[in-house]
Amino acid sequence: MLSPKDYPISVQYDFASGKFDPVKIRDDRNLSDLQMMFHDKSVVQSTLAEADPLIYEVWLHPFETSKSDMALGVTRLLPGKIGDEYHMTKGHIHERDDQPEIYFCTQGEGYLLLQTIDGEFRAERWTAGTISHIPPMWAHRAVNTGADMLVFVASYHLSAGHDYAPIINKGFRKLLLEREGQPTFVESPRWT
Ligand code: S6P
Ligand code: ZN
Repeated sequence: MLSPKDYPISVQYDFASGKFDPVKIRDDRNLSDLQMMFHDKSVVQSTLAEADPLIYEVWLHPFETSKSDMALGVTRLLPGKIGDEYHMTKGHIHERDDQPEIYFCTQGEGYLLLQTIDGEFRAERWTAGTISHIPPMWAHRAVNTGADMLVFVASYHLSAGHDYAPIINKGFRKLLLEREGQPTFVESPRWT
């Protein structure tokens, strides 16, 4: 736990690389961590038979002055697709029902998907510079539809908690698939 003698606590963010320093935790998410999320299970299995590609990295710096302090996270989401589905984060909802979050897209292009537990769905187009507020009780996922890395900075409370089960069970209402070279929203068969 940090104390006032350590204040102020700063990290240095590099807009060109999408990295900051110092980082306390680095968490890599590979295809094997997301196999329930992508819709084309045969492509998932045939890809995993050859390799386990990195989909995104999460770099974290928890500001641990108390259990209710905040964390800073940077997600670096690689470009690419699994079959026709664009690379995306797993997606989660915060366990605590009073916990929002801020996302700041600093590089690349894509979408922020938001969804309530009842399936009310919203999508926000992202380009570098978009800052989005995620309300409490809305699940959130980022999707990279561009040719380059999609990078975003997140700020949230350490006590928020992360629940992945609703997304593992039913996913988001819409999939972002490539159709005729364009990112296209398609109703998920798991909701219809
Ligand atoms: C945490 C925040 C982000 C995500 C990160 C990876 O509340 O929303 O730091 O953890 O973008 O996404 P996911 O869905 O794998 O946690
Ligand atoms: Zn979150």
